[in-house]
Amino acid sequence: FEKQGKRPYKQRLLVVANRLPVSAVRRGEDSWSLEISAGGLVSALLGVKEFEARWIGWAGVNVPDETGQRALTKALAEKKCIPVFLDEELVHQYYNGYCNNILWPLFHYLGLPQEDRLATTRSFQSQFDAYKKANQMFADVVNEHYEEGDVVWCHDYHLMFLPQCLKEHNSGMKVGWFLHTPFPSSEIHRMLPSRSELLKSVLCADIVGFHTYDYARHFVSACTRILGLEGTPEGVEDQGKLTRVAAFPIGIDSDRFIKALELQDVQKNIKELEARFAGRKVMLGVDRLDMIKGIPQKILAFEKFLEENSNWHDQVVLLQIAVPTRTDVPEYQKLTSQVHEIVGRINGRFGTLTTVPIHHLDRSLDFNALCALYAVTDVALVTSLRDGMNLVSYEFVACQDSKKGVLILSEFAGAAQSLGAGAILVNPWNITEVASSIGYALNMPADEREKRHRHNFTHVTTHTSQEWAEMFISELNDTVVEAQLRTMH
Ligand code: ADQ
Repeated sequence: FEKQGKRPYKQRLLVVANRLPVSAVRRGEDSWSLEISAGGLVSALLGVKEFEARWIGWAGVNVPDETGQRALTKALAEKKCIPVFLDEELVHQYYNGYCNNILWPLFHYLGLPQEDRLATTRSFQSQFDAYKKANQMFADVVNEHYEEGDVVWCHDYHLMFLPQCLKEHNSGMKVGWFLHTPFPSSEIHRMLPSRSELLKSVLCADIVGFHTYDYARHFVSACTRILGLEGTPEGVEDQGKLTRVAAFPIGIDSDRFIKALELQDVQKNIKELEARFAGRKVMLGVDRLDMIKGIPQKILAFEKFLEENSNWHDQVVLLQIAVPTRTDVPEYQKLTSQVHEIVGRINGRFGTLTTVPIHHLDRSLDFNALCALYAVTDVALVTSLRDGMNLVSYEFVACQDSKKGVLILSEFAGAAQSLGAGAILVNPWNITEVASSIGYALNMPADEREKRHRHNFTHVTTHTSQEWAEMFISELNDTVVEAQLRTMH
């Protein structure tokens, strides 16, 4: 396909992800209001004009009655979205349980739950059963809407069982699966009681994609060590059948950020922020409030920097914007309290009657406000303990073409592999190293900042989300054609 240039028709793309890209709010028995929730994946796929995309996923609300389900399905159809209805108990076991309590921490090297082992083992099995059941429900909706020639693109750790469910029903379906988190070392994946079942299911896809080459390599070694299969430079082979495994690093819609900076509203906001923090260097952290983002470690490193550099006390401010997520999970509630406690202590210690060194906000910012903040920042701090890629680092770079600020970036974020040459890479666990990197970044001469920024800006503006999606789908199409040719010979 690629070699012949553009297709004469638009190929249909079924994007299957746990959540639909819209939030639904019920207004009456049969009326709903919908709002597009723009995230990395949404903007990546909105920009892909070559395909006619439909979304399949959970709408994030419990809709027990048929009237409500019918009305929501109709409203979503206008946004090219198709809902999967999951009941509350299933969401609890599948989403809160297996996805967020087991796979998420394990894939980020935080281990398996440590509570009472017997209870964990018992609940582990029921959560895994719920996971499989939910994945089958996603598959049923895909099967219902699938038309021959469609491409089915499954996303993330929530849907590792989906490729198998789909291929069992229709072995000719073109199925790709992409993981947005890291895939851990096979030594970590081995701990998972359902390790083999998940690997075997993912291998049913025609192509399996990761953000980095390292994650792809970890996946292939898990398949060779745990399943005894053969790893090849193209992927994993099982009795003559090849599953292609490759790295497809995601990007952002950089133009959207660059253009936003010209908006009047954003310019006004930039001026206000500059006036508000005049005479001080601005450091910024933007994260979902999650264990993997290393927020306490980041703030402790900033405290150490202040401790060791009294000359900076009234000349620097850290703005930490943390969107709360998974607020019903006790570990996340504990993390929120821990962050508040540390911020309070540091502000008490280094603040004055008129200024505090840390402004911590527990909320999300709208797109324009976020762009303005990125633009006025001197040093961005991305100190994830592990992160599949980390789009905040890309967004910051896209908004920095006039200021040329410095990015301090965790070596455990996938982005370290693409922005490593321009950023200051740190081990987020080493608070002393992060503190001294803060000092280095704040004092960095303009020519070094320019050189580092240029490297990152070029990368961010040439490796966009649109390109990421097009590469994945085109490789999926090619892989299927090559497999057909192999079976013909
Ligand atoms: P996330 O863990 O959500 O994504 P990230 O890639 O940084 O992490 O994306 C977060 C998105 O949310 C960014 O677009 C950012 O602007 C936005 N955001 C974060 N905090 C915000 C705030 N306070 N206000 C407004 N917006 C905020 C997962 C993986 C990542 C991977 C992506 C995409 O964990 O590693 O990069 O998917 O594959």
